[in-house]
Amino acid sequence: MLYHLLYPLHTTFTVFNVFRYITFRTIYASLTAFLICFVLGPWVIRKLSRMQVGQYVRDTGPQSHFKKNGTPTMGGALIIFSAVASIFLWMDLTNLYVWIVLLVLVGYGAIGFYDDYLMQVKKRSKGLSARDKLLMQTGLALVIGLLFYLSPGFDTHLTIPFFKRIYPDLGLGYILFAALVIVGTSNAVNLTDGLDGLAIGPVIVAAVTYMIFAYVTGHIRIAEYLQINFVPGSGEISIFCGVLVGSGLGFLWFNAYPAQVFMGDVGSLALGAAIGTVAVITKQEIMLLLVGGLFVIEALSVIFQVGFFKMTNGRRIFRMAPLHHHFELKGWPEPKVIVRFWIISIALALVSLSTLKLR
Ligand code: 57M
Repeated sequence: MLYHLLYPLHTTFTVFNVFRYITFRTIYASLTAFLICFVLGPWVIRKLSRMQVGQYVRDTGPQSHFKKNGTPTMGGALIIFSAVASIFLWMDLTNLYVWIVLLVLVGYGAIGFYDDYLMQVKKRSKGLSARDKLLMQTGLALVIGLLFYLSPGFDTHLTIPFFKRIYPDLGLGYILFAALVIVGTSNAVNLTDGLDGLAIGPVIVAAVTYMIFAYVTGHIRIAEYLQINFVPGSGEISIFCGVLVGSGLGFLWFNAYPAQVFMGDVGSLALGAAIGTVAVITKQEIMLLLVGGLFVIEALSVIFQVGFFKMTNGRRIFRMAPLHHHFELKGWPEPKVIVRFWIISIALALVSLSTLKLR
């Protein structure tokens, strides 16, 4: 709204020209989202506690988690609220991608909210069944994939890092591919969300990385210089990434160890899907395996553990999956696991950014 209200005034007051710049709006959109989260956080946490939206901690998990019983959850609703408010204030609402990322945040937030609601408020201990949750996630992802497919000029070719001559056109199959990326990331972030700040830290790192990717893919001259795809309109998505960084930092303020609030599925499903969608828009879908490498490692640890467990009638590769529990059970203090996992995600993000020059 600020963008739409103030930028047109630049003809009278040249100072309003700054609203044209993606860099300027990214910074202020990020700060706006941060401040909303920071200011409303204590009130939201009190409200959630009063509504007794407290996490039930399973007694099968590491003992160190039992003391977390009753920590308010569903804090992801605050992340989504601050993000949506900042998007409306700072982003160009005539850009179709902006509406797609809004749909993703709110849509996956709603699925997660419903799951949390059944679990926390209705006290249905397991929430939505895994099958129902996956069906809802996939249904929405297919709608989003279709929206991309129908967007004028959207490129359905697949970009393979390091192989710029291999450029297969997925055609209609791109809808399925986009859905796979979005649902996969949504679930991988959800699996990672098991220690204080463990999911939001790497989400912030991935958002910073994609902020840079979105900026360069949306800038015709830089894209040409770096020999990457130019995606018209994708520059605006770097503002969205800034919004994710700001609201993520605002949430981390309260979710840092020892956490005063957890994000719940409302946060983890929405943030994961948002990162997956940004990867699709910037045509850096395969790069997400590296940018979000930590989420991939966590998800793979579950796949291998469950597969091995079933094949061998109860034997395990890790002490417990997802991987963060393995290190906790080995005796690493929780903050050590968290910070080391953050370090890994930052290192992977740096490697992924280096590929901008390696082609
Ligand atoms: C959700 N949720 C946390 C919180 C958060 C297939 C299987 C591996 C699935 C997996 C699973 O259910 N994962 C998804 C993980 C839970 O956190 C809530 O959930 C939200 C995210 N969806 O926002 O609301 C607990 O995580 C801890 N937590 C923090 N700080 C945070 O900032 O400490 C969360 C956020 C919270 C809190 O303790 O209660 C969770 O872990 O439940 N299942 C598992 O992760 C389980 N693994 C398992 O069963 N592994 C088996 C194999 C054979 C599948 C094995 O290795 O033997 C573990 N989780 C728990 N107990 N709690 C183990 C059992």
